[in-house]
Amino acid sequence: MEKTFIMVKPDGVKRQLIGEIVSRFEKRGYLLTDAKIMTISRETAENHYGEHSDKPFFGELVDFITSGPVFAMIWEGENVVENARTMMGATNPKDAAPGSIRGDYAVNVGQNIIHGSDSTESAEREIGLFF
Ligand code: DAT
Ligand code: MG
Repeated sequence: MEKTFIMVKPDGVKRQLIGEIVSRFEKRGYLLTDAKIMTISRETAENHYGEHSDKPFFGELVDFITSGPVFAMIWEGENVVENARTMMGATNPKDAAPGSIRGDYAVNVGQNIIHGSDSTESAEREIGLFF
């Protein structure tokens, strides 16, 4: 069965949105197979976001994702990688549709509440990195 890596970022944990986010995935019909609260090391953050290492926002991104605890999860079910991305909404909350997680709870691209793998290959890599 398809799996994806989903993470509530430090802003979502601080704003007590873990329950809301878990609830949306459960109600959609997905199964939570593993989860943990953790604080990410800089090394793990730089590896996780390695594809963005040459972007101007990379330093800020690593600072932010290591700034407090995150809630890391593995979700399983049919088409979960793509459907989770749709449920999250666009990367920049200004473009995220109302009804999506970012569209409902975020305003700033740097602090957009949630991470979800963008392909089955990324999901496998990210699950291996965090679990
Ligand atoms: P996504 O998280 O939707 O997969 P991404 O992989 O393109 O988006 O970028 C990873 C994270 O980096 C994103 O969630 C927030 C941050 N980010 C992306 N573009 C940014 C920008 N232009 N300015 C600041 N942060 C940005
Ligand atoms: Mg991405």
